[in-house]
Amino acid sequence: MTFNELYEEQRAKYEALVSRKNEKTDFYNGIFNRYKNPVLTRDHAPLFWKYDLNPKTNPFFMERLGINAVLNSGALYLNGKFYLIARVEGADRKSFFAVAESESGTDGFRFWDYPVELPDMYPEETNVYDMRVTQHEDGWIYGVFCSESKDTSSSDLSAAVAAAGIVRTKDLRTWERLPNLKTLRSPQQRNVVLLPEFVDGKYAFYTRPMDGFIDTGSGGGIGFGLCDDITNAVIDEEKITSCRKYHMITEVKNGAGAVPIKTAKGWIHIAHGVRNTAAGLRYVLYCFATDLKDPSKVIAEPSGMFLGPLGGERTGDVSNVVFTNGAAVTPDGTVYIYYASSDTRLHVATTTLEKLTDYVFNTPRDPGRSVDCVKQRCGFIKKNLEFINN
Ligand code: M1P
Repeated sequence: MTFNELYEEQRAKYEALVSRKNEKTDFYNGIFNRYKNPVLTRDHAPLFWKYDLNPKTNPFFMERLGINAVLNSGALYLNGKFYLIARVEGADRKSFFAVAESESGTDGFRFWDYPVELPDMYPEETNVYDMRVTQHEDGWIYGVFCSESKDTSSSDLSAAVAAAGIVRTKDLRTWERLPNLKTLRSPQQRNVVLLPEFVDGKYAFYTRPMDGFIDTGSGGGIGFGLCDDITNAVIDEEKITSCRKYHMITEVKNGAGAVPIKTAKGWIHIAHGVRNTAAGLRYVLYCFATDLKDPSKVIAEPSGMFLGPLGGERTGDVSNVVFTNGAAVTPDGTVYIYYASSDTRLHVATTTLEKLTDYVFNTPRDPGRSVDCVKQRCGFIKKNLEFINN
């Protein structure tokens, strides 16, 4: 095949993929819908990101800069369109951010021509990922992401340090970099999320205090802290909100996910919980709500997982993982939850504010012990049988 034939063949495949319509699967739990196709994959990266399109310098029409995965994505619904600020991982293992846009929110996502070029403020920063995008009441759109550097104090070549990077923008095209968040009592941070509203006149962050890069160590769960000045963000005290607990889905670690969704009853959080298994860590999504007046206070936490990896979602670069860092809410109250599976591709699940609120506030809590869980279930069955038999 000639260079042009090869190019046209790949272009046709790409066009078919990005214009493919999505549809709901027959999965049912009454809480959310799953969709058949991922909304972003490595194959959604435009050809001109990967191939040198000049036959003179690339006679074999080879990928020169491959893309490995498209995953954890911040999300926004803005002026009638859906925007994903996705984590794109190159074949070189380095991640970067790229904006993809869609009219429907469930299909048709196309990347903008150029990925985001973050201002280079920290020479030691080697990798960036998992941006949470907050439309703040101060008028800016903030991106808070993981800024990863080598841990130079360790002789282990893979030892790293995670911090929360902060950028802001008005148009998702020009990004101003602000100094990384400083948390005075926690050595490392990942999964940090900015609340869209001031609390007591301060910027409010959900944090994830960590002793190490992978292990949260003494970090008890998802933290909450306030800072006066986002252009030099410093948090002293971090109160623990949703806790890690023994033998629950959050036992090994948990972390804030999508920017909390404001409802009349409280802020709804879609976070992730991690437990250990013989096959390695298993990541699932779970929900909780915090108080509108005191967003550090958990007021509801349904039992168990909200969404776990299913079918083909269970395998990928890091198998048995679902992870979210973005959800978009449309004016009609539809909620689009963007979640990645196995650190490889990005999916969408949809629900409504009404259903999500019902789920979060009316689903029983985890009683914590088998004996109490079976009591809980027997009480539930008894009520059901009495109801259907009367
Ligand atoms: O590999 C699973 C996830 O691991 C990390 O999450 P956490 O900090 O909670 O362990 C993140 O690096 C995330 O990107 C990744 O999806």
